[in-house]
Amino acid sequence: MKLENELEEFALAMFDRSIENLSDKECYVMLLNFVKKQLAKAEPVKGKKKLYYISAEFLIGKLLSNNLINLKIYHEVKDILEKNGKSLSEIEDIELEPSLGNGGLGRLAACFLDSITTLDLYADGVGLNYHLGLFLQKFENKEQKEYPNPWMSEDSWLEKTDGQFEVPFKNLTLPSRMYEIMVSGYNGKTNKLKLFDLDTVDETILESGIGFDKKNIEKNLTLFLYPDDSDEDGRKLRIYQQYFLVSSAAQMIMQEMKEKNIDLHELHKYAVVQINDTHPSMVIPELIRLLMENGLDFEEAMHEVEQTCAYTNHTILAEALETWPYHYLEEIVPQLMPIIEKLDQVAKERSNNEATFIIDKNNNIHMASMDIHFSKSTNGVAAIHTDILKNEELHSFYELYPEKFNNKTNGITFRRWLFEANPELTKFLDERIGEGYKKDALELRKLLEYKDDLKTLDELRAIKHIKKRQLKTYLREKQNIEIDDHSIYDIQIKRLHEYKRQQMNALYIIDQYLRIKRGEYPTHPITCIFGAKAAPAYILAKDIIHVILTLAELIDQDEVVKQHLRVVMVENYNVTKAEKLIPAADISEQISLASKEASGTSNMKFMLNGAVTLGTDDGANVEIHDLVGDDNIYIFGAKADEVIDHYKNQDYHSYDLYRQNAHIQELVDFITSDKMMDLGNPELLQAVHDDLINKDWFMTLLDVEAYIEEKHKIMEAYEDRLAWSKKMLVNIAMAGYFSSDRTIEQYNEDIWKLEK
Ligand code: AZC
Repeated sequence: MKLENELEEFALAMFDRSIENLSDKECYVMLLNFVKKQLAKAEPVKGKKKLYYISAEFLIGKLLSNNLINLKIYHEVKDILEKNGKSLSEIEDIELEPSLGNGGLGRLAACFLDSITTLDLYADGVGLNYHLGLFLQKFENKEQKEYPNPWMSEDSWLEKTDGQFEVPFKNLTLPSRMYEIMVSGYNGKTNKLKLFDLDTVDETILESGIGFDKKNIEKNLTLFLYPDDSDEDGRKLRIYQQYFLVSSAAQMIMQEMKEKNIDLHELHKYAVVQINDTHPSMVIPELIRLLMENGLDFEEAMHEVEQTCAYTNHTILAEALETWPYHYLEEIVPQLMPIIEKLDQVAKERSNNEATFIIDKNNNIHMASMDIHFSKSTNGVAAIHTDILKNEELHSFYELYPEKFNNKTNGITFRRWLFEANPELTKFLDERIGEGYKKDALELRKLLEYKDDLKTLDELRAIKHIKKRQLKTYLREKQNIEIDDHSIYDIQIKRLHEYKRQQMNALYIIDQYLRIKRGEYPTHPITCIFGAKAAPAYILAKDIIHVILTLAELIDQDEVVKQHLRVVMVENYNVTKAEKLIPAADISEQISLASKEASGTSNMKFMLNGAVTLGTDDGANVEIHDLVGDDNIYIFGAKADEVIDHYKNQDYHSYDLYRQNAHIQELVDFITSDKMMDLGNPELLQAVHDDLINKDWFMTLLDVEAYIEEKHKIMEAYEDRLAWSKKMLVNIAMAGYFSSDRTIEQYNEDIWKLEK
């Protein structure tokens, strides 16, 4: 039957009306159910060996368009809707974005599921079903306020299943319930994302904002992703969540192995467990525990688990190299303690270097240490990051297990970040280089042949302008913000963190503001756009948001300055918003302190959409630089080794820079100038000011001058429209390397070894 007739029949069956007479909401529900049915009919990926990708986060984004693309009916459905007076993008507005992730790590997991399925690899994503997700961000009085972010609705992709497991804690046993979301691949096949939940979770225990009784585990367990861990109860709740996740996952693995009659002594031939950062690390002792319950002795179980598990490190910052006090685990999951003790002994037999101990002399348990000792692979997520792990952060482990260490430079799925987010650019590419790049992303290089073709370059600029206009309309409709589509869109979107240095971007804005006040106007107006959530307990990060919002208002009130410079902070930045922002960007801000950003993935999305990177020599920027060459990227600032030396020698003192450099002093002091203090909250502004001069842990003042200088260069380069469009073209053409299909091929070849 023709798709159009099928959809009409579906509409009739569901609502007793034809498509043209459905409301947008009904149309969404109709499409949701139609697509779900197609996915249920699609062939599931199968194989002898299965991957379990366990992650605290899966930042999957809305799924309707993504699934339509993977089912290869996107354009047809869009046309059918249009014929009936409907717009797919308005219908998609109705879908709530699942709030199951926070940042790059969660979005990477989502890109990976797409690529894994597309490449025919048999896998489950395994995570938790957070009812209220990561918090919803609102700006009130130029400050971030947090609210619950309910995203589950009656009509959603999430399906409740009968699957249940009993998760044992010291004082209570909690039944975990499995939910599923179908994952589609570009080959029309499917895998599943399995999300565990607790039936007794109760949203009514919420107090004001996102506060709740942290001790009431039966009611709060899966309420939020990353509940506030600034107190002991919050930290314990995280342990409850983590164990609930991994015990459910491990029991499910055992069950599947038994169903297939697999001898558990050969587990590693049939299962591979990828541990995404340290949140799921307890899966190691848990699997050992379950294998021992099933007749293996400790040695056998340990050996088997070491062959089955693999660990990905996503950051060298302490926040992800989790350590838990021994007594916390003892209080919550005592059944793991004898196993962790034994693993600690084995680790100490393997090396007497304290840096590799699982249990340290203060009785803290180092989750990453357990991962590295007892899994077969440890990977970093970009070349420079893996080098830093090997040579610095995890050097003692590298000496012990050189063969375990490997790099897997991150990637992004082009299905979402190009085909879906930028159909205009996709069409442009199809017309020039054919569609081969949709299977083999490296074919994007063919575009280089058009480097000097004026018509191509004109069209590329025209597409960018279309995307800039679309973003302008979107911001007007959603946030009541007016921006100038003829200005330069300079965009920094990522979690708010001092190491990512949004505060340095704020200092640039201050510099521009002061120049404009002096009558030095930029040739093109500039729109600085931010999107970022700050962790609720991360006070300084919230203060930085306040600085940015105060600057935005100050400029907004200045009739002269606002002609040349605008500052916009997008509220509640999420995947949906990223899909609008990235295709519209001229400049991609990737300005982390070198050595600190493990990879970054928005840098890849921006590049693919023709933005030019302004960045430090950090994470995947280094690889982008190698690919596009000096002429097509703007790199500034201290290099990683220099930064690492400063930390080692403890010789970075921001106060000296502040005192000795009048320009820096002027910029920093502006934060607490009368103009700012009158508009904003003096206490918060003061806090950012004082931190910059007294601490500045991520060396903002070290790089700020180089940053401002390089930013002038990139702005100047923008003025040569022809040369700029060539830079855009080269960036797009060289982005193929960053397809997550490539990344997944490498994971499979080196670590998972699943047959296709
Ligand atoms: C991020 C890293 O900060 C980023 O550099 C990397 O690209 C990404 O992982 C994917 O590897 N880390 C996180 O998002 N971490 C947390 C805890 O959110």
